[in-house]
Amino acid sequence: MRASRNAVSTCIIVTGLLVGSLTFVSTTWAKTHTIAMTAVETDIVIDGSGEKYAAWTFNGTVPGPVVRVTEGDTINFTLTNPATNKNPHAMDFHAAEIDFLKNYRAINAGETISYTFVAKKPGIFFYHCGAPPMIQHVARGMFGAIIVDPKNAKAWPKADREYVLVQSEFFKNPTDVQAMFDRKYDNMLFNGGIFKYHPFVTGGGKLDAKPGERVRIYFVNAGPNEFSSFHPIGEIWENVYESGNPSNKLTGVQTYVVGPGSAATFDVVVESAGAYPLVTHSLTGALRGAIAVLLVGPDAAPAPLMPMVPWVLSAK
Ligand SMILES: [Cu+2]
Repeated sequence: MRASRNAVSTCIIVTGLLVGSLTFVSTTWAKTHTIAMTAVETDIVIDGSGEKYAAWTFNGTVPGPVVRVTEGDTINFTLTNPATNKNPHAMDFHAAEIDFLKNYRAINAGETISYTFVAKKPGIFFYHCGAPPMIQHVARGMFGAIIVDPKNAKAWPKADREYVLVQSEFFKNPTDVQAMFDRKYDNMLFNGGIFKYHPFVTGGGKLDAKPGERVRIYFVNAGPNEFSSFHPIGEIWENVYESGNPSNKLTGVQTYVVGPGSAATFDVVVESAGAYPLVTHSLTGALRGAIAVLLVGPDAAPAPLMPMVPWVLSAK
């Protein structure tokens, strides 16, 4: 899953600082991003055997594309609901602070909606469809992550590797809304796959790192209902940042709860080579799919940030 950085125009924020008799002008660039997504009702692959599921998605993947901007940036967002779809859809960005009724309303098939927001607070945020019944639109896959990098990159340690993990519940029958209300989920997913990053499972992948690297996990819990109790087996979170904001820093955390619709950033520094499963320690979820194995070794390949390979590629 690659970050979206489609800056199409820019503006300058100029700050004048008066120091003694001298005036220094520091200049930072705030960007404007044009981000367009399409509601796509389509089958997706949800496990290593190639099993398919009638999902509702943003842009055809679960989760939808990672959006990445910097604190202070402006996002011009457009959602298209193609006429070929059967259902209304919507988009709710938790990184935005704008009117819900006007901007997050559901649009019918054949319609589009556009709105603008400024990403004022740094962090990792959830985005999701809010069309009724919202519990079904989220359960069927209409969610994703937006990273808002802090304007001051020195607000926290630099990460050597970054991953995005989005946890969600999977209900085998996509039309059984009652099962969703009753919390009768069948599997727990990371990034839309059952044991997607478990190398001992057919078609399963892994996360890589080298000893001593600071690995940063941008973690979102899409729900729709269950709490995640995120824990690195064999390790301790070096730091946890609530909502991914560098100001919300915790140190030496074994397990941290991320509720549905919430997110946090987790840093782990693994000293020695080996396998370190990242799990929700709510074990009914871990044992039904929410295990991502971090394999640590000196030969770990350099990776681009967030090397999220869509499940469909590894499953053939
Ligand atoms: Cu929807």
